Parts: sequence; C-alpha cells; structure tokens
Amino acid sequence: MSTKTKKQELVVNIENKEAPKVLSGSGMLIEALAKENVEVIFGYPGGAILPTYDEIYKTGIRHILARHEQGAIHAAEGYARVAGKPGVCVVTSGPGATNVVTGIADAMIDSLPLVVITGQVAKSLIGTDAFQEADMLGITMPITKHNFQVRSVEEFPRIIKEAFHIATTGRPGPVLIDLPKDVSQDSGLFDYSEDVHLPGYQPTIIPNRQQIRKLAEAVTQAKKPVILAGAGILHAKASEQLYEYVEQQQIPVVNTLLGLGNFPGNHELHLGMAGMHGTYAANMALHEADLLINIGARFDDRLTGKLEFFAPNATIAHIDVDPAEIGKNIETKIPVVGDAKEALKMLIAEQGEQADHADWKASLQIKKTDFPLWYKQEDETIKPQHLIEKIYQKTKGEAIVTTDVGQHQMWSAQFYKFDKPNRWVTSGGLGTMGFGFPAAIGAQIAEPQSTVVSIIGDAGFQMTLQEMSILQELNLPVKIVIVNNASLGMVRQWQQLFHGERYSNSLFPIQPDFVKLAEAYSIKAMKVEELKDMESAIEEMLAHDGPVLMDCRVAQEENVYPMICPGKGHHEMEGIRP
Ligand SMILES: Cc1ncc(C[n+]2csc(CCOP(=O)(O)OP(=O)(O)O)c2C)c(N)n1
Repeated sequence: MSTKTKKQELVVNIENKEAPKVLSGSGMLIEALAKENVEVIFGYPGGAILPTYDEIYKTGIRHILARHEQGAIHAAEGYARVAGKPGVCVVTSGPGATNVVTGIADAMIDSLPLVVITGQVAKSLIGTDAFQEADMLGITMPITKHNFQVRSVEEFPRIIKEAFHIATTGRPGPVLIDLPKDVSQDSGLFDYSEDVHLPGYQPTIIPNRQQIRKLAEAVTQAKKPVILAGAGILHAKASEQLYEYVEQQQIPVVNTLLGLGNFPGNHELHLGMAGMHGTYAANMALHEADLLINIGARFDDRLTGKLEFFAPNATIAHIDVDPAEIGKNIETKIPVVGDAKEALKMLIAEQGEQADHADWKASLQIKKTDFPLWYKQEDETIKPQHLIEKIYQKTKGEAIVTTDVGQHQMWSAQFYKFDKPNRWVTSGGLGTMGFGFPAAIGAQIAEPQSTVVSIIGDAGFQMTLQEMSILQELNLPVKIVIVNNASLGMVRQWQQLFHGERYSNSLFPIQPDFVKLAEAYSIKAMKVEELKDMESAIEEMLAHDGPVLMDCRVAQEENVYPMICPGKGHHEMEGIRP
C-alpha cells in the first residue's frame, strides 16, 4: 500500500508533468497526434498545409500518401472501422479540402470516428476569395459531428483534444479542424491537458435503470421477440454482451447491413441481414415480431421498407447512444438512451427467467431452411454469388472484406458469413462508389497480418483505382476482386425492373484492360472468364504474398434477390425462390 499522502502525490504529479514547450502550430499538431496515439496519417500536401508537412518530414510520423484526397479519406475510414480508433486525414485548403467532402459525409452517416485537418488560407485572407480558399466550416457544417477553425495558436491544443474526444465518444463521427496557414506557423505554449471541458456535450452512456427494467419486462412477456442488431454494437465493442444476452434469452437476431459481424453469422439464432436485399427469414421476423429490440441501428429506409407496413405487430424498443435517433423514423415505446455495451450488461443482470418462445424460434428456422438465399449456376458463366461464396470458403470466413456500392456489395453481405466484428467494411448510409478499394488500404494498414479482400464493381473501382500506387509503393497485400459485369450493375437492375429495360448509360461498351492497369502499378493481375478457372484463381490470389488484382467476368444480367421493391413492405418480398 502506498504510504504517500495526497499532498505528496500531487507534488509528484506536478513534478512529473512535462513543462509546456514552445511549438509552432504545426509542431503542436504532430505532438498532439502522438499524445493521442495516432500511428498513421492519410493525406495529401499542398500550399496551405505545407508547414504541417514540414513537421511530418522532420518527425517521421507515418504518413500514407494517397493519389487523390478522396482515396486518403476513405482509407482513413477503413482504418477507423477495422482498428476501432479514429482515422486521421490531413489535406490542403480549397480543392484538397473539398475532395474529402464525400468521405466526411460518408463517415458522418456511418458514424465513423475521423479527425480531418484541412489547411486554410491565412486568417487575414479568409473571406477574400483568396487562392485555394474554400469555406470548409460552411461546407461541412451539416456533415460533421463538429467542426472548428483555429483562430489562434494558443487555442490549438485544446481544439485538438476536443476534436479527438468528440469524434470518439458517444455516437462516433467525423470532426474537422480547419487550420489557417499563419496559425500553423505561429508559436505558442503547448500545454496538452488531459481534461476536456465541454459542458454542452455530455453523451449519456449509462442507461436509465427504469427503462432497462421496462425492456426486460417486455422481453419476459413477449412471445415473438427479435433483436435488430446494428453497427452501434460494433462501435460500443459490445458483441460479446450481445452474444451473452442472446444465449441467455434465446432471442433471434437480424442484422443491418452495417451491423454484420456483430453476431456470428453461422449461429442458429442468426437470421441474416434484413432490409431491401435481406433474407426472407430476417424480414419476416421483423414483420411478425411482437417485440422488436433495435440495438444501435438507425431504422433507415433501406432497412424498413415502407414505414406503414413496418413491424406492424411489434412493440418497439430502441437502445441508442444518440437520443436523436430514437423515434426519428419509427414510433418507439421503450426508448433506452445509452451505450449498447452498458445497456446489454444491465439487461443481462436485470433479465428474469427466459420466456418460452420455442414455437416462434421453430417457425423462423423453417423460414430459414425453406427460403435460403439462392442463385442458379446453370452454365459456364461465373455467377457473382458463387464467386463470393468461394472467396468465403477459401478465406475460411476470416478475411476482412471491403466493398464498394452496388450489386457486388449486396451479394457480399449475403454470401460472406461474418462471424467476427470489424471484418466487414462497406459504405452503408451514403452508398459511396469509390469507397471500397481505398478503404481496403486503410484496413490493411490497421491489420497488416490479416487477409484483406476488396470486392468491388468494375465501375466503382474506376472511381479511385489510382490508389493502386499505394499498394505498389508499400507492397500492401490487398486482394482486389473486380466483380466485372461490364455495367453499372445495380443501376442496370433498377432500369430493368422499373424503367422498362431502358438501359440509359449503364452498360459499358468498352472497358479498360484492368490487368494491364494493375501491371502498370507492378501488381500481379489475372483475368478470369470461365467457371472452371475461378477456384484455382482464388487460391492463387490468396497464396500470393503481395497485392493481386483479379478481374472476374461475371454474368451481366444477374440480379440481386430477394428484393423488397420500393414502396413495399417486408411481407411483399420478391424473388424469394429461384
Ligand atoms: C459516387 C456514386 N455515384 C453514383 C452512385 C449510384 N450507383 C449506385 S450503384 C451504381 C452502380 C455500381 O456499379 P459497379 O461499381 O460496377 O457495381 P455493381 O453494381 O455492378 O456490382 C451506381 C452508379 C453511387 N452510389 N455513388
């Protein structure tokens, strides 16, 4: 036991505390990043941010040079998703800053913690339409959790501290710091306090016990309970608690697109993904449930289908750390504001005996076995679903999979069974083409030893393929699988189904030679056109110790099924059988 008095301890603490140093603004930034345990920055230099790049040069902090700022920010998002730490992105003012806007909006809607530092023209030039000036506070106001412009070097350490705090606490999100060039060059005392004083920002972490009791009581009464498990569980690192609660109460689980992996995809109580391209069992579980427990999901429109048909028989309970989400789209009877992990821990402790809902479970099992996800492999053309299923088997379900947006994304969500958290990286809310490949780079940097497979459409890949330069430079072993249907597949599907087969600007009459493109970046590449070559090509790709691009030609007319068509409810799914 320590024999020191409180006073002695205080003296020791004060003595141990580093004396504040005098640093430039950019020096402060790098020092603060080290204090925040930032190991890597994704970025791209330019005039207004040059003093910061000078510090990066001098200190040797790890920096990944993207070839387009959009690549840098999506890589930071992929890193954040897999590492469970904030992604840091540094870019210059004007076009550099506006190039990260899509990524910021993407991170905002998918609740990814980012700290984005944009250079800005000197304070005296702000508002004069100076060279490379863009109003990043105005532009990003609605798409950041918070944004700052640093007006003096003295306030910079506090701002950085607050930025990391806000990005990572409560509901995570992107925070932008706009850094005028003169502030980055001015000098001041660097006093990096560990404390954050934000009286107006105090997210509720511990839920109200009364509400937990109410929910536990509702679970005991319910005959047909179901859990809708969203990405909030991943952000709260609550997968273990979800598993424990589900085992305790034997409640079936359906996932949102972004929640995949928060509960084992092969568990008998897992019904699959719900929503527009969800499984029949998952959607019907929502439709027939008498109690729906939403944990960390937004009830977005791709999940709910037409609101008036959504979960017509269910009492809705919603656990969310962001109170603004509760009741936003769906009337909620049992609101629980708080962190998913804390809420689940309290529920596990509070919950009484397990109610008997054997009939309910059995009826859902029948739906699961009678209406599985399906595709027809009838000739030698490669079916995209088959391709993804094989990648799942060959990687033993252990890869980190990133996708872009479109058909290949939905097939990946359906046919790769995620058993563990943070193996699945996709752009959910914004649906950003160009996301998947750079996100794979960030994921690989977060986990250098893991197999990272970027399953990507031939169109989306063309939006950010310049980032193959990073693979070349760092010999990052990302495996790129182009699900090449020579079209904007998802657009083509909608044109076929809802626009009289008028394929307006969605079919590619010519395409680049993706193999040659990869080879131009010294990346091993192969083209797979026939089914008989598919399996061995996947094996060769996975065995190669370095980056590989596999251009896989798949059936162009294949559609994603099952499907809830626009304006329909979960009970009106189409394509549930071949
Ligand atoms: C930046 C952006 N532009 C447009 C869209 C609309 N969109 C959604 S899916 C899609 C087609 C994607 O084609 P591809 O990348 O080849 O994937 P596929 O659907 O064929 O698997 C388009 C254009 C989008 N989501 N993002």
